Amino acid sequence: MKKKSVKILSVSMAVMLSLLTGCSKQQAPVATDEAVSAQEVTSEARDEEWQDSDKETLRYVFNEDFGGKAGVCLPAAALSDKARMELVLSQFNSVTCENEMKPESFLGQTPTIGEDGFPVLNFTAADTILDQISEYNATVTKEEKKIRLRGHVLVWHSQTPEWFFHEDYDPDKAYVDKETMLERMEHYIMQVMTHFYGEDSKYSDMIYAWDVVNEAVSDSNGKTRTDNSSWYQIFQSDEYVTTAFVYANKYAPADVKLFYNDYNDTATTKCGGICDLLTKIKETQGARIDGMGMQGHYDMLSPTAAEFENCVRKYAAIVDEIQITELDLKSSSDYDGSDANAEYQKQAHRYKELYDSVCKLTKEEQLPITSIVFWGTDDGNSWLQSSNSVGGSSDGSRPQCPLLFDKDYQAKPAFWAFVDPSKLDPIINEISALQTEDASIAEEIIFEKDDVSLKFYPTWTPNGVLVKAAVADNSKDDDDSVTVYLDTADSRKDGADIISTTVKRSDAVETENGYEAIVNVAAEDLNYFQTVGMDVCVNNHSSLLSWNDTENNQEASSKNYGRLLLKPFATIHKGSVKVDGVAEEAWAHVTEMPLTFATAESASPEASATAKLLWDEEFLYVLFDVTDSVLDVSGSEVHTQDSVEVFMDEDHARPDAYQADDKQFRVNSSNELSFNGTKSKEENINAKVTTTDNGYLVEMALKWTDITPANNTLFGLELQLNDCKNGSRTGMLNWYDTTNSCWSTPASFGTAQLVE
Ligand SMILES: [Ca+2]
Ligand SMILES: [Ca+2]
Ligand SMILES: [Ca+2]
Ligand SMILES: [Ca+2]
Repeated sequence: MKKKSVKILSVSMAVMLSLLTGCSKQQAPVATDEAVSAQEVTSEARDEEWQDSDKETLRYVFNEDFGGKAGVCLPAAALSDKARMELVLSQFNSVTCENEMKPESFLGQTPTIGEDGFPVLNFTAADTILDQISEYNATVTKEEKKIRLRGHVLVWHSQTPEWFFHEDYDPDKAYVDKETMLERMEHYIMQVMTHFYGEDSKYSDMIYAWDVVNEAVSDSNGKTRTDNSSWYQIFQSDEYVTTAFVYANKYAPADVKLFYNDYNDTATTKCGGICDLLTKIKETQGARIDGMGMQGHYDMLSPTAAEFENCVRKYAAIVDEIQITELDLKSSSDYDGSDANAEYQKQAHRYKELYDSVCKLTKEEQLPITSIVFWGTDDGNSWLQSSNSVGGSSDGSRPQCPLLFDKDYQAKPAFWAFVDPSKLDPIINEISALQTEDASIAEEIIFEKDDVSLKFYPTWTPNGVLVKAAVADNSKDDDDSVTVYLDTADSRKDGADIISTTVKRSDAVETENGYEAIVNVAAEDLNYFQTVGMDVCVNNHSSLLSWNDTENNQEASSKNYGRLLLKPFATIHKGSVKVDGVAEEAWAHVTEMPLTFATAESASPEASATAKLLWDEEFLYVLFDVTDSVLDVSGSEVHTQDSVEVFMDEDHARPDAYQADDKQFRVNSSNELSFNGTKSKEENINAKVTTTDNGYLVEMALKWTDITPANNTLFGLELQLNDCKNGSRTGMLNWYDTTNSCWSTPASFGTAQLVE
């Protein structure tokens, strides 16, 4: 997609010129008298309404869509960056100072103590930002185009100088007692409120909300945070949190909204803990809390839309307002920076998913989401480029592109996700299919549109793709049908070689609310780990519902098909063998399972392997036949020695981390064993290795530890070959896992079925 620049309002250009040249209001550019007055009148009258030029701005779209503000985080350093300020002044109507209103900014690294014995606050950095925004505000009359601020933050365990908590303001002395700290807190909040809202303040209409307390809930147990918190050290309870809302209520104007703000806001335990805290604050005598700030440092997968919506509902049941206060998205876990546009598109759809939730909650459920604030203007200036601190952040190992504008301030697809989603490339769904004809084992894909919904279950064989489709469609029409389209080369182009099969409703099985069709698309020579382009299309009385290509152009082009990855599935027959390293007759009729998948890091192993499996009530039997011309077990780590591995997830729970029944067994070419998993140990394996002319043969029996195997039992299985030489692993082949994560994640194992 071509980069598109965002139109900048001409009014902000004028302001920028005045800001950058340091013109005061008195010196604001004035041309000839008559010309200016005419212009001013026209411009003010026009400014009462949104202009066409406003329509591609976040503040216009948010105001139209859900009546909320469009916010951005801004550091003082940005004030001298003309292009960056143009973005801020033209797109947003809420600003959060990145650091300039935090306690360490007002209090300073070293204390200045006044005659009353309390610290004297320094507001210079914040005032610089407020002055420039005031100057911009004076040039616009429409309220929604003026920029107001979220005050961030009054009470926080972080970015608060340590001396503030100690006797004589000396960090080397003891903590003060609770009563003293309450006095310091009250005096601090009083001074902040007096500066921004006092009779002499020129900023009294600027800051519309405050984060009174930030991040006081523990991630691990939902209780009050104890770690790294001098607030907690002194109070030993959440009393400092509730009291902060008492003081904020006492000194802030009644129309200034008071927020609690936190991250990991959709994690189950923490969300529950935050709800408890919000309730407690509400019940505190003299306290006022208006809103919950969900920071929204999310990633490409988490939270799901449903998780996000549920948490908003929980918070909204307690407080009157919800704001997303620090939104950004970490990049995909496999993003290496090589295909930025693909990542941008994915990210745009992810932002759209969250924004659709915001619009749904505000419109359909009237939940009071009043602002979405992005944590930064652009990717180049995002904290995720460098920070790995508390609050959810980058792990430092992959490129980050978390925001709506790139480092050159150009609008990314993520911007259009909010402003005009029709500009996004369609999303390409990616799913996998197992090699079986049994749809009951297949992944279930669900999609819905209007009054039709479809569930389908794709599987494959070398001779084609099978899709069982369950269509919910209450009206029986002559042209009701399901079509599956394939581009087996996954060429993604107009005029591709497309094959398709249609099953009419009259040839399908009627169900309670629709019909069920088995669509068999014949193809040739399909193979493991091949990706094919596929779309599934339901025709309901001439209205088409498509799984992937929403333009319904499937007949002519495979460009917007989904992707189907063909993966293996194992059927294991019953039979017993003697573990002696010799392949007896019982193995002769067992089908070989090839280990074919090589991850990028081990793209060209010099060894190969096939495996055969059998089972009985006591054991899973595995026979590996390995071809490997250089046998090497000199590596210092067990996985850097020539070896084979078997992974079992007996209860097929597919967890992200190993549970009691999950096991990894490794046997090296010298018959030495190694283990991973609580029940992966010597007593549960019997193995025998024999060397062959071109490699080695491993025969093993693995004891079932947690299930009673029976006909049709499904369990998680993975097989791996490690090829090594000169003491290091030079190649690796897997049966199913394409992510090299089966050593830590049973969810990445394949699936096997036992049959009599
Ligand atoms: Ca119909
Ligand atoms: Ca044997
Ligand atoms: Ca398991
Ligand atoms: Ca080797």
